[in-house]
Amino acid sequence: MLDEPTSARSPGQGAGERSRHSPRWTPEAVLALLELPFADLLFRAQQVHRAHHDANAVQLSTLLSIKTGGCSEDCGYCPQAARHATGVGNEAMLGLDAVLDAARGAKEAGATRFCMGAAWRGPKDRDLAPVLDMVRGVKALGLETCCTLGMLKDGQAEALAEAGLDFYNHNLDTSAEFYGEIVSTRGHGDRLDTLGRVRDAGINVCCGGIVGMGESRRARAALIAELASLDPPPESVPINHLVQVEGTPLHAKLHGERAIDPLEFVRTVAAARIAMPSSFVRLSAGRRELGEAVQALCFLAGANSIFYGDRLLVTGNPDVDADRMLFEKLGITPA
Ligand code: SAM
Ligand code: DTB
Ligand code: SF4
Repeated sequence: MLDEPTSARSPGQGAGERSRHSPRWTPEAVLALLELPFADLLFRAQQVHRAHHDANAVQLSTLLSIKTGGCSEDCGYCPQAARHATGVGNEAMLGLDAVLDAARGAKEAGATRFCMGAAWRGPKDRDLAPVLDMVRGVKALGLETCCTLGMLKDGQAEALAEAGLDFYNHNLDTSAEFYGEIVSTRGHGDRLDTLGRVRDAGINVCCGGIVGMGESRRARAALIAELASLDPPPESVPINHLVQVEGTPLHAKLHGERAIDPLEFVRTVAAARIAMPSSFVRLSAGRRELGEAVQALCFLAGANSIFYGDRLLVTGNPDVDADRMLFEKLGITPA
């Protein structure tokens, strides 16, 4: 018998007054999912998926790096940190026209959401003004808007909301316990602080993590339990497979070798689906390395969103034609 999620009740709350999101997942409960026989896990994930979503529809988001490289942080996975010798330069912010051209192209190719990423610890107020124009412009094209700009300060989330931002991406990335082994320039609590600001400003939350960084299965369970226990859970949950880039500390540590079995990656997607039934679970970075068969298993496990377009931020992604062919083979409808 599986450990069921416990109900979250604040002190003083009666049985009939649960918080909006009542089941709170523990790491143990998610670990029990990850330990199920593969077929049982995928069957449960399919049941949850079909009860909450169109089983054959996948949402398409396109990424654009609006400010590449030169980042002050030391995230061990990231090719854009100034201190990592990855060959990624410190580039200037893109202009509005270049961003809008890219957004138009993404829309023509079939994307419904456009996500603008910046290699910042967080935006300075003078950096935010041009981003607000980008959000307004992309929104006017009829696309959903998303930004990922790092940690936000007082007033910044509200300014983004006012400009029409639909989603803010800010990943917990890994479990609280493992976090310090990957990043030292900020803490897990800083991520939660920004997520709270985004939520309070009324912006949808896009928050997930990276697997394949040498973390344990328990750490993956703890990450999913923490994501599922955000109240409410994130509307979008990107599950990234680490892209190992030469020059990053994680590439040096893992020697470019895959640190997670592909079927364990599928299990992680299935556990995210079960723990966050209403969320869009995005099969994110690393799809090129996973190949078609593993991606198909991820869709079966409940992934219903992808990053679509030839590039992620600075690394590659399957090209649009390859994704169209894969969708055709699987009978998937882009949404
Ligand atoms: N600088 C901001 C921040 O860190 O929140 C926004 C951009 S940052 C590149 C956005 C996310 O990209 C990270 O939180 C991480 O999940 C993901 N990411 C970065 N490098 C990656 C890699 N090599 N493999 C997989 N995901 C990666
Ligand atoms: C997310 O969870 N993954 C995306 C997006 N949010 C910003 C970024 C993936 C980056 C992969 C490595 C790169 O191209 O920089
Ligand atoms: Fe900077 Fe974000 Fe990369 Fe960390 S993940 S080094 S904060 S761009």
